Amino acid sequence: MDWIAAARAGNPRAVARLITQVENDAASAPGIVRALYADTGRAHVVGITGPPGSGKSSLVNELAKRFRQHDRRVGIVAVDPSSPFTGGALLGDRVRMRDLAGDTGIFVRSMASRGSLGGLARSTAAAVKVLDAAGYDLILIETVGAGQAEVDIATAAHTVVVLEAPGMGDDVQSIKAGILEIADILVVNKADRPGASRAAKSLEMMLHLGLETDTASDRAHHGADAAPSPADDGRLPAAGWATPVLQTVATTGEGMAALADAIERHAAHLTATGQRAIRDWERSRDEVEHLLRDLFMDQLRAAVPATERTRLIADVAERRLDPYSAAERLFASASDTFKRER
Ligand SMILES: Nc1nc2c(ncn2[C@@H]2O[C@H](COP(=O)(O)OP(=O)(O)O)[C@@H](O)[C@H]2O)c(=O)[nH]1
Ligand SMILES: [Mg+2]
Repeated sequence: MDWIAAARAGNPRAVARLITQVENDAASAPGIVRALYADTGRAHVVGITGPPGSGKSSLVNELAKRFRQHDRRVGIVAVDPSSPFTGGALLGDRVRMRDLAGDTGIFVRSMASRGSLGGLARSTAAAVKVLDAAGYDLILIETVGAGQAEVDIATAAHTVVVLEAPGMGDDVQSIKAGILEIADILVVNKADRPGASRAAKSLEMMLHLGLETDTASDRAHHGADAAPSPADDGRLPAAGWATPVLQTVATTGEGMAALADAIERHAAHLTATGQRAIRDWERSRDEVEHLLRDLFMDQLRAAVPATERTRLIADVAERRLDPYSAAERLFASASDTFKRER
């Protein structure tokens, strides 16, 4: 069976198989992505993030059902870097997503961390590409938290939905710094619980305060490789988009229509303003740079004997050598090998 062709035709079994391959065997990812890449870029990718227990899985479940009513094909990727051994959270997710089973317009996949977080980010990105090429119009990625340590949802998604729930930690203080900037839509879930309106109000206030100070710093983040104009506004919600603060009850589906609508509006906004192209451009840049870094590190490891690397690291740890000099020596040593090989 030609799994690539079958996946491209939307066969769920082939999709599952290819995702398993990229997840289990990093070496198979380049071939699969190469074969499918021309068919990607059509799906709208939505990242759903927030603290554990805020209701992400429940919300994704309801949201998917809502989009299905509009005949959209929905792919769900649940990323859980936390419990690679017990899989406890994943089991919960599966139980909750059970009512989606049997519908071929929906595909649910849990990605557990095997090895490094970088590996998880790469296999998640590859899974999204497989789903995209297989014709899923909407891809929902559920991740715990957001930021450096986890899958970088801000670069993986077109629309970022940040979830909070009332009574989690110190009100909305539990929102980590930096998370407001990446949110395109803010959701206070568990609106059936006391404190939801207050949480929503605080979030709105934080948004308004943030908007006045963010602009300059956000622009500064774009380095020399920023996308062509109007790239300066790449990650700014201010560019004609007012981040809505919504309230939902994921267990009953309340507020889900408004959330689905906000996602559609944001997608349309990105397209109309050219920001979708910018986000795709920035993701492409990040992806190429990450892969290049990996390639280079692989080459370096192959070029410089492990004993030499270990010795230099020991020298740094024991203060015989500073880290800059160690890195420069390794780099020089690798460059020599590359030159000799060429
Ligand atoms: N009362 C209430 N409970 C909710 C709501 N959404 C989710 N829950 C419950 O909160 C718990 C955690 O939900 P889950 O979707 O697993 O959260 P996740 O860890 O963010 O994926 C479960 O027991 C859900 O049934 C809600 O809107 N209201
Ligand atoms: Mg979950």
